[in-house]
Amino acid sequence: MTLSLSLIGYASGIAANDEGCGEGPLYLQKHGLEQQLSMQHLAAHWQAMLIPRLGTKNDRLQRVVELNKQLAALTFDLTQPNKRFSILGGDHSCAIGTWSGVAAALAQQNGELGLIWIDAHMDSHTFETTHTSNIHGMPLAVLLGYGDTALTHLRMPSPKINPKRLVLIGTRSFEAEEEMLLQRLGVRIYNMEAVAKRGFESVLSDAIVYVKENSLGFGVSLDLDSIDPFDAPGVGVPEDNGISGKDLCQGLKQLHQASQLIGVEVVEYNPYHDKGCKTKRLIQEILLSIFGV
Ligand SMILES: [Mn+2]
Repeated sequence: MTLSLSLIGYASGIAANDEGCGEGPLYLQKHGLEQQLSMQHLAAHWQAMLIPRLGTKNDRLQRVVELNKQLAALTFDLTQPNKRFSILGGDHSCAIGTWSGVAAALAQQNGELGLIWIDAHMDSHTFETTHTSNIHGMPLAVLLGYGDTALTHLRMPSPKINPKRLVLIGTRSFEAEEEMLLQRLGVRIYNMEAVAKRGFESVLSDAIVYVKENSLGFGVSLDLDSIDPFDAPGVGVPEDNGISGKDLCQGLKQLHQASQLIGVEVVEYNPYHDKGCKTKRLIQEILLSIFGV
């Protein structure tokens, strides 16, 4: 039986400095992502489009919490053996909701979540260490149990990710406080230097083995800024010398056979910065590489 992939838009950029990525999923929906995937024999449907309520900078945290509660309820229900989802962002704060929902569902079965975080940045700040106060620079710290309790206690109070079931790939721009937190917790990191040396496919292969061990299922959080800006210009915080789009898609095909894969998120798509729909087309390629036939 062919299962339809659930697409969920996180149409919010309020946790980023440049809020343009809030338009990302709306743009993908409007320009026929669902139909284009179907034409490539990947059945997909938009299940939800989450939009933050209007507000001010001052109630930003509350609005991010509200939106992520909705997202976590959706991913909680989608964490089932016969279901697959892709969250499309929007800024990376959605990772808080996506993986809190999944972790809570797995915890009900006494299982843990494994997570592969592909990103140019570490996203491991707290309100104490941040240089910008943008929440999209904090989701990984939150999932590890560090940060404002309104975020860390989403769905359940405990940390959502065990640092021993987490791998970062492609990091090349971060602050010392973030690196210190992740190193102290013993998180495995394949920085961009390691990816360039060994190749993305080989690094991802190791990461899959690592996160699958002792976990009930795993997910992938893909920030498009992990990719070289030449191939994916449509992001809010581009960083030079990233993974090539071709290498990324080639490597991601390994996930196709991964039975324990619960879902993925593809985030930080900013259509205002895209060039000739390059990034939009790459998002399609990414989804086809992971979920296609
Ligand atoms: Mn990120």
